[in-house]
Amino acid sequence: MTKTQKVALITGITGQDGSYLAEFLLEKGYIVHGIKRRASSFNTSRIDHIYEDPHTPHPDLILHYGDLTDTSNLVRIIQQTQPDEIYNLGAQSHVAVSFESPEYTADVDALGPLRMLEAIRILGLEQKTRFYQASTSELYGQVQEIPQKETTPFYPRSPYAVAKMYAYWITVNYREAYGMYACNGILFNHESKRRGETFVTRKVTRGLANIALGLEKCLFMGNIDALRDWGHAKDYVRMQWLMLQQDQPDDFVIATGVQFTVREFIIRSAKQLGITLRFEGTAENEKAIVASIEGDKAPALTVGDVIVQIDPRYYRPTEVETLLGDPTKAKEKLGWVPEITLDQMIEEMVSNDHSEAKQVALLKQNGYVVSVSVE
Ligand code: NDP
Ligand code: GDR
Repeated sequence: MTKTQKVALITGITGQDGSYLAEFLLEKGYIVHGIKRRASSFNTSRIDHIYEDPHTPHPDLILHYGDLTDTSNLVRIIQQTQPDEIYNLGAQSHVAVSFESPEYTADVDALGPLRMLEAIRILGLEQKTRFYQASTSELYGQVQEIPQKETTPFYPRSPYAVAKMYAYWITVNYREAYGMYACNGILFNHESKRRGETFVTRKVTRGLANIALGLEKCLFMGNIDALRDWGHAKDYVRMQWLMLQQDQPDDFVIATGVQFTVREFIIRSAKQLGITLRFEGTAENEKAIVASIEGDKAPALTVGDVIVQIDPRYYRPTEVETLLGDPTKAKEKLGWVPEITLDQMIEEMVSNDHSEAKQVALLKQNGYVVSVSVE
């Protein structure tokens, strides 16, 4: 390590944001430590391209086994690494799953950040270590104001959002009580080709690519009227870093300021595959039918095929119907504006998923047994 190298610790480094943030910080010359969970098989596919063999003399990326539910483990890692900056991105991040596992979600998403903040305090690092908490637009839940900004009241609508609300306030409290440099980034939905396969955008781009090549028949969706403000994860991790470089800690909304329905996301994704869709029916029996096909990206389809249907299984007990962020504060105070548009992002995601689907289709054609996981 050279004297000028800053040290960062990322929880959730194996996730979408963690992987982009690690790349970003390495490019800036940081030494990056990451916490990964033990799993029964390798779970580092998103960071394998930046992984450094721990036997190399001075690796810039170092992974530690750990878990946000394990206080002693967190204290030890923070003590060993003495980070200048901690990015707490680790979470049970799936809203629908939080209804299935509410207690675990609270343990990781609410108490996890508390454990991190306490570890910083116990180790006497309050003046050295800056802390970023991955807060979320889900805090706004049942929306009280449109668009949502830093002053909009919270009304969480899921165990995930309620846990994240505790995390938000404990971060504010430790800042005020102990003078810590601790910030909340209230990030609206952000996606990429590295997005988990069960979040709606990736489910759509991957599902449509599979259908186009005959690997799946139909995509089953929940509430496609939901409105979201979708940005690109790469733009959003840049902002996470910026938030920790200011003179004073503060909380910021990060969003594009534009919203679309899930239905529109499906239409635009299909278009990237040369498919024009026609939606028919209402609410629970709505269907998307192939109206026309251009180009050669969808050889398994014919006009008239039903490729999207509604399955109420994907409805949530309480839904967040509309989210639209107002990123004015981030723009004015940090000079941040998103650079990647929705259509550019969809193009990246569809193209990635189409290439992956092509590889699977080729393996199948050559007699290999390959299964496509669907949820
Ligand atoms: P992902 O689901 O892609 O990644 C979550 C990460 O947390 C993974 O590395 C996961 O590990 C890790 N993790 C899960 N449980 C634990 C645990 N018990 N202990 C330690 N690590 C754990 O999420 P994103 O990258 O999309 O999001 C990053 C953060 O930002 C999350 O906190 C999320 O709630 C929040 N957020 C995300 C938004 C988005 O639109 N993406 C918007 C607003 C907030 P593993 O790989 O082993 O599963
Ligand atoms: P969200 O993301 O709940 O906003 O949380 P998700 O992509 O899961 O859902 C967005 C909207 O799409 C609707 N939807 C479906 N969602 C999924 N996953 N699967 C479906 O089949 C489906 N059909 C319709 C949902 O009901 C919802 O309205 C994400 C996560 O990254 C959180 O961690 C983060 O905090 C918020 O974004 C901001």
